[in-house]
Amino acid sequence: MTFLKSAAAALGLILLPAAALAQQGVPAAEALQTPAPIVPGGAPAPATPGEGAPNPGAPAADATPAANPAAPPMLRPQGGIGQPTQGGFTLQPQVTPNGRRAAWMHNAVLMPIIVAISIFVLILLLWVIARYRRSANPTPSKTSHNTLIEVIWTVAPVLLLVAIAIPSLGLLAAQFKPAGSDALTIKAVGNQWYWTYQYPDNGEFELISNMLPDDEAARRGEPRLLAVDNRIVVPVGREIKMIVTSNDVIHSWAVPAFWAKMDAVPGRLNELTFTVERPGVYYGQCSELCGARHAFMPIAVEAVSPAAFEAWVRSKGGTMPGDAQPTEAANVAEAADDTTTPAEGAAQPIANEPALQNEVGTPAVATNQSATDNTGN
Ligand SMILES: [Cu+2]
Repeated sequence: MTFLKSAAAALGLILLPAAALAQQGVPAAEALQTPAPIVPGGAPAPATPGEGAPNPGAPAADATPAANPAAPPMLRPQGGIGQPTQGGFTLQPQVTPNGRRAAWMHNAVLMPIIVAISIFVLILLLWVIARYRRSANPTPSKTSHNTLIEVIWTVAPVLLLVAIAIPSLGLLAAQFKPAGSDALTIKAVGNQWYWTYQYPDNGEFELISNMLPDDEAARRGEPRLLAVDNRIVVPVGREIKMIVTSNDVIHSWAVPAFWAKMDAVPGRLNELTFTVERPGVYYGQCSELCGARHAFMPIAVEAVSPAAFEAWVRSKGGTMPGDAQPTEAANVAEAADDTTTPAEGAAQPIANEPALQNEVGTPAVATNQSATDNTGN
């Protein structure tokens, strides 16, 4: 009887705080949900107006309207690629080498082993239940040791784990392999609650990526809660070195179709490397709980041909690596400008330099454009 009393008391001690927590949980959840309607439909977070929402994917005629050429048309997302599907399960189709390797690991190694072990254990259980139930086996065996079986059930799992570890460690190493020296560097910065991107290899231009409101996303034929006003654009087939960091709290930059996920930690530069193999639009989300609007800071990446990438960079007022010399010349001109005035005249032809660069790049434009037409749209 005393045992029952103490058991009841212990149960009460366990349940009371839990109940109190549960009650506290209700207002807390409401408090978290309240901020959402304040900014209906996920209107842009504080951002510089230039790159922000008022520019719905149209040619970027914002920052310096006179100089920048029109942006190439935005790719249209393709159902089932780079985004979740209704009622779908398993991994999204992978479009990076690491992603394909990981999908193979999941589909050809892990899932078959998991399914086989589950079925094996289930059959053993059913067999024991049927064969050794009291009516079928009234006098049970008193055996407590069997060396052969014990060796088998120790060695077999060890071998299985080694067999899994070999491809697993290779995949792990591949995921953390640093980018090559010719990789394109992009910097992703998490903010509460939007992303900013910088292109240090292309003239340091920056863009701000906010989620589109539901109606605008629907109008553009893009998935709800995933579409953004300014996608980042990457060239297909080129290694991307994504530097991920944050301005405030920990976020995480993640795109499932790239097998890419990296924490964005304030004061720290994390690095992620991937190579997109086919043109398209790929969506992701912040994947580290970062506050009230954590669910409303999606990521949209548009992978295009190198030629289209260059056109996009130019439309943003950026530069291509081939432009490095004009930039240096401009610096020299600026330096000279401090002392002598004629340098201003010298700076003039620099504005025409990109046209020359375009001519050099023309064959690439032709070939890559056709590749885009075949696969992209
Ligand atoms: Cu976040």
